[in-house]
Amino acid sequence: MTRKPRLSPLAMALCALLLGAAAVAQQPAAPAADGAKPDVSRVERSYMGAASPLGTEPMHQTSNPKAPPMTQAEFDRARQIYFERCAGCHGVLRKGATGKALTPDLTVPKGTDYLKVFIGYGSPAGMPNWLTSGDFDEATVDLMARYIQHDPPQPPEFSLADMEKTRKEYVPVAQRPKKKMNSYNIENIFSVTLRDAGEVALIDGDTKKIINIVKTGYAVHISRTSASGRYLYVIGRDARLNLIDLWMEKPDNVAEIKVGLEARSVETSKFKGWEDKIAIAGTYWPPQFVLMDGDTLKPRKVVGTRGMDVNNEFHPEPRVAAIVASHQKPEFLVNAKETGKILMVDYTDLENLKITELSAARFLHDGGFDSTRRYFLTAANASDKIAVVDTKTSKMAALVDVGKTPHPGRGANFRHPKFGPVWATSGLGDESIALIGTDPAKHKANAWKVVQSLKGQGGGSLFIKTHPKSNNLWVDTALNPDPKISQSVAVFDIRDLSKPPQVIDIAACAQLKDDGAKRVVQPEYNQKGDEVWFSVWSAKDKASAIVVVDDKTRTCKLAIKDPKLVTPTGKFNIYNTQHDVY
Ligand code: DHE
Repeated sequence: MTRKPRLSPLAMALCALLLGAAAVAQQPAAPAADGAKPDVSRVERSYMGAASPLGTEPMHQTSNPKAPPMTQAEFDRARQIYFERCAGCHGVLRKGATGKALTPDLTVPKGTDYLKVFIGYGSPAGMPNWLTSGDFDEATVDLMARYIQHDPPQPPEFSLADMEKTRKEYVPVAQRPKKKMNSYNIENIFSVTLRDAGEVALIDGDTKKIINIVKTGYAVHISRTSASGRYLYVIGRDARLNLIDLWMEKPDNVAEIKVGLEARSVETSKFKGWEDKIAIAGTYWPPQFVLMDGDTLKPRKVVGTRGMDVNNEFHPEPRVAAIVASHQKPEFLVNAKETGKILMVDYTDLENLKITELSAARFLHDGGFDSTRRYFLTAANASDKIAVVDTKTSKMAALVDVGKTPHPGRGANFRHPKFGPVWATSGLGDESIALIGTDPAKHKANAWKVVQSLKGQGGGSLFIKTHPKSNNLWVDTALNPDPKISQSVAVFDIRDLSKPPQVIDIAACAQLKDDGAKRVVQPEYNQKGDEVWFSVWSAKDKASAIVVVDDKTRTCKLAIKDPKLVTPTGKFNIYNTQHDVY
């Protein structure tokens, strides 16, 4: 690819115009009706714009006669680039998400030259400068400018029958163990995502030895434990869902299904009497979720999320983000990202399904429970808010303003010395850590308010964690552009939050010899709450590790290193995940 930027005179004129507009755009723009902010930072953009596996799917295609011509080969190449580089922000159907809508009604009137400037030079509102950054050459910029004037090709739907065709029961229920057949302390096993290997490592939390490396979907996103603690559900970005039986002599896959074309979330029923009975997986594409039998993954009911957003506008592809299982009712809470709606799905009668729809804010992402497991707190990241659902009354309890682009993971619960029980979130967009009061019964004045804002190391934080037995609050900054910050974590003493945090260089503890990125990501406690584990995450061809820190002394205890630990990211302790301890 040529790297030298060169544009036509018309394009240069447009560029000057745009740069003029940039000065205006630097000023705060008016917020959207629901408070969604108009721009995102570079860190957030690269995080949200990750490649989608949809690029290689066959797609229904129509060409727009008003758009500039393209050959079939050009169209196919542009489509692949779009899904690798653009779909994460602009959406599969280009209706807009973190990035702007790019449908032909908007792009054709702008014309190729205008679009080339935009693609080539970016915008202060967050669009990357694909030409001047050297990522695209001029021909690619031209290709993409023409492509986005054509109708967006639509990936295929994925029905219940399509899912059923992919389902495998490696070990039928009747042939599975009737009791635990191994001597592992199952509750202290960690399921560790090996992102780019398409595997999870099951690591014995007591001995720190790898028990098994289990084949799963591509770029695994999360693992979730069943209510009994026996089963582990693992979902890949490619929407492949694996069911692992921890009772086997050597825990391994017992069933598998593909629930769509792209996914991030899975959960399992936890309400009393419904333990391990129902599983649910949400997909980014198609925009839907599916309810399955918990032990065989047989799909029983698919529900689409397409519909009206919180501003009463239609959205054709609301991706399913976090899903949690209610402890108060036989319900799942399903975040529909782009509509900003939280769906409370009653799983007691799948034939006559009851869904309570709550209006929160856009774009819903991740979240977790408060310490009583009654309230679900979840990030509406484009609105800089935390939405709070009362799972007992099935009503929104609050929308709380926090820092820029909150990203809690499941959050962190502890007792604040002054304000009582709080739940904490860090974020991608700035260094603030919001502590939100969560006890409307005994600390009414503090409930659903940011009672204190702490200052962490910087933006680019993905996850925050503590444990009921710990006095520490750990905050990663895995996506901060400064390697010193992305390779270390901040730890606060929750007994005295006026003290600045201690910064610990976790990557150094791993003593990795190569020059990998060594991003330190996602603190996760062991069952006892006396150790906290971190991933030291480098690229696929570089060494990575898991660092185990002694929580009391805040000193590195051990680095788990093995050539099989390729790109470790999320780690899920069986007990803590099973009981929503965080
Ligand atoms: Fe995640 C949780 C989506 C990028 C690691 N991530 C989640 C959840 C969603 C989500 C919806 C909540 C699931 C739930 O609770 O049911 N993540 C997305 C994206 O859309 C995004 C921004 C871009 C993408 O294309 O995937 C994205 N996520 C990442 C990463 O780059 C991370 C760091 C590494 C990776 O695997 O790609 C990453 N996400 C994680 C982890 C969790 C997670 C470890 C679970 C945290 C927990 O403690 O529960």
